[in-house]
Amino acid sequence: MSNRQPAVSLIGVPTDIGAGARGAGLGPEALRIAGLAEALAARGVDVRDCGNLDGPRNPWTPPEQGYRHLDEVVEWNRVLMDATYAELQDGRLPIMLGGDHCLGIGSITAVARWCREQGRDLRVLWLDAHSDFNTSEVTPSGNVHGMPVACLCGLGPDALTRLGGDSPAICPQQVRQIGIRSVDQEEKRLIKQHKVDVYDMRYIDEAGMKRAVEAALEGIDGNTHLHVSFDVDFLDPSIAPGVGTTVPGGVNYREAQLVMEMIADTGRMGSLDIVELNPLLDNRNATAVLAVDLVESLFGKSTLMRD
Ligand code: B3U
Ligand code: MN
Ligand code: MN
Repeated sequence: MSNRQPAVSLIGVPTDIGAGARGAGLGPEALRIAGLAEALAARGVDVRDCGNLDGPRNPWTPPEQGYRHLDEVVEWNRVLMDATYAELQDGRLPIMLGGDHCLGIGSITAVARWCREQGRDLRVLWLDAHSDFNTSEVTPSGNVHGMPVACLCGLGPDALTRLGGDSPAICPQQVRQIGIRSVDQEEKRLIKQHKVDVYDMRYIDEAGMKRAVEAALEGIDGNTHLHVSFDVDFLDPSIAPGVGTTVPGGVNYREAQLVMEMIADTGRMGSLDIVELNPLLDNRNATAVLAVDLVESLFGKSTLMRD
């Protein structure tokens, strides 16, 4: 087995502050119980479990001016940003155990800052059923887990778009989205306007997952830091029922394994989010077990004898 595995740090973020259903706050524990740390350790990975971060409780109030729980969302993301940055500074690969996808704002803001300081190019691979590119003006729900990509690209409230300083964390050209099959009407317009590179399910049906991943990873090189933001609803609900916003017609088991294996082959993954796992909606933790299986592939467990 290769001993070139990076050291990883698990950062639990037990909140559903940006979600439309309660329960994603239990995700970190479900992933631990499914054996995430043990599976990585068995692959020769040095694993540090940083435990769970602390933040405000979910007040479960309706949206105000287009956002639900904005103050609490900002606070959780600030805490996560600091924790993620600290692990990167320590030379480790942070794995954020969500928690809902609004937390991608904090983790990726930290990663972007670190890349800037290190002179590294950042590529963000967004594996999701949703584009998460809503703004307060167009959101159908006010749930911030539908907005993180827009916020990271500078579209959103100052408290989130400037979490890491004066300028937005990333630009849309750094993002590649795979698995997309649920985009709101106005969100679609924003995605086109900002030229986000989307490999939706139609693309995958027509061209195949291999071509989609090749296209999404095109141009990365030895100086690229690849951040993988894995929303579990990327997967088809038949294999991953434990998510709050299931969308039919998702990625199947083999396609998901292929994505992870192709990412592993690049050797460039420097940080990872696992988000939107909702154990309250799961079937005996099967979705968490599947997520762990896929993370093992991200760290080089191949179906072929390639070790
Ligand atoms: N686009 C919808 C639904 C949604 C986005 N992300 C998730 N759900 N998980 C919204 O509310 O913004
Ligand atoms: Mn998402
Ligand atoms: Mn999603």
